[in-house]
Amino acid sequence: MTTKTKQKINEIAGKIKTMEIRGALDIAIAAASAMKEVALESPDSELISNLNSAGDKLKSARPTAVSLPNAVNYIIHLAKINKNNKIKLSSEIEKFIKNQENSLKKIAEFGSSMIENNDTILTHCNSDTVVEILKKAHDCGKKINVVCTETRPRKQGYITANALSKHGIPTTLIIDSAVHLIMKKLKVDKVIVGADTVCSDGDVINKIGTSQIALCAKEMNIQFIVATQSIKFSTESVSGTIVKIEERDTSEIAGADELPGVKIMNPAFDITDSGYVDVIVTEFGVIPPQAAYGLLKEKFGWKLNRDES
Ligand code: RUB
Repeated sequence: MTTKTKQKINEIAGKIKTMEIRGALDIAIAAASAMKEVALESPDSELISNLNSAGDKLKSARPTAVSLPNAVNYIIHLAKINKNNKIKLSSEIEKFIKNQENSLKKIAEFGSSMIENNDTILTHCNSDTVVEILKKAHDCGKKINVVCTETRPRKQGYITANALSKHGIPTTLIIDSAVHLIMKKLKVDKVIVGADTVCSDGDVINKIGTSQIALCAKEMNIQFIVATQSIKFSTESVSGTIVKIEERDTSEIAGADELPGVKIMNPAFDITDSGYVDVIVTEFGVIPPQAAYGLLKEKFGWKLNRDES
């Protein structure tokens, strides 16, 4: 690998680690684009080894969103079957990226059709997928109100609230601990969240706090919807309990001297049991979480994450 490409991979991995590039879909697309550069500049004899080492670097940047290893492994799979044809390889990688963008549009169609006029919808963190659904519903003329959680400690809820408000959608920002109260007070009709990983038993891994929101929704009989591209389905993880949950630096919560003697924990994601998820909106349609296994088997034959050389 040339020094320039190595630097590029380090730069993208660094941006994923520091969350300059974030959200499971954007991470996957950024990784795929970086892998394309590596593929195009590698001599045939070094193609797979260069992609493997670039892929390892990218995959180690953040551990929880399966879209990252899925994207990296798929590009390596494409390289193995097109190793003597760089033009074909390049166009296949482009096609993969385009498919992710098209999936977003399809999910926006399916998801927005589930939203009714005058719905109040609560969302958590910042999911591009959810934002697209809400914008689409608004663009179709549905009057909606959206409640965004602040999403401590990184406040990704601000990104969501800003995007929706700029799009003309009435938006309210609340602190994370106000969810239960506000669900009752504002009569929330639906919760829609994104996903970092969907396990084959339908458990959903998403931003820390998602599972508490799901508990509240269940208690109040509010529909809990997950919106996600199939790139976030994990062929390796049968259940959420075996997915590695990223622990981020405690400085995101408090300074080193602020709480002497106090242990701080900063898990970035949590597991929502499939029993709390009503439906998962994918580019292939709307499925119950119990159908995750079937969808994986039908669409990918369990191959997405496997070495098929
Ligand atoms: C982002 C997060 C998002 C999912 C889905 O966490 O949990 O809900 O990644 O996002 P972080 P998208 O801010 O730690 O990356 O729909 O954009 O893929």
